[in-house]
Amino acid sequence: MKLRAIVTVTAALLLAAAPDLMAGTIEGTVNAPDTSKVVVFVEDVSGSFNGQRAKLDQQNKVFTPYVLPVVQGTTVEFHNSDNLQHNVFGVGDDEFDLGNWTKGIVREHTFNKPGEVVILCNVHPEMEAYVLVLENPFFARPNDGGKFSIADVPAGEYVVRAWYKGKTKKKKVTVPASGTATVAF
Ligand SMILES: [Cu+2]
Repeated sequence: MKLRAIVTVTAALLLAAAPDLMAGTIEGTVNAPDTSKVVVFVEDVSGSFNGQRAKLDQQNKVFTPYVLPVVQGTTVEFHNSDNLQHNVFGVGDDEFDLGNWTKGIVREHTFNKPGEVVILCNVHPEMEAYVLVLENPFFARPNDGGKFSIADVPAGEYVVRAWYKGKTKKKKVTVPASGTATVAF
């Protein structure tokens, strides 16, 4: 009886774990003038995902990186690495103003609403960046050659989007239970 109970419990654990094992990789390429300004992300992946911490810097009057993809709930630290005052405010799907500050001080904002937020500095009108607030961590930045890879995506059919400077292109992708789906933007 005891052995049978162990076998039953083991089988139940294996069944519970099975959906997680059915996951594939989305690989592909993006053709854009500047692939450092591209984010590829997967829409509507079931599950609950926690935000992390992330960093957006201001160096030589440029926001770095230009586009920061985060999972909703992420707290972004805004740094100032310049010997002058910067300001940070956000417009779009989340609006806030962190005020002005000098080198070495860090201010932060938690992004709870999915969407796109333009990050601006009212001291330097030419400064611009984006925070993409996504619903899941299945996103990637392409490398210099435009190649990207998103691993461990649960098997299923998805819309995958490539974001570039405020615009997106979308493709449908079927992720297999194991192996790779490919997509080209
Ligand atoms: Cu500035």
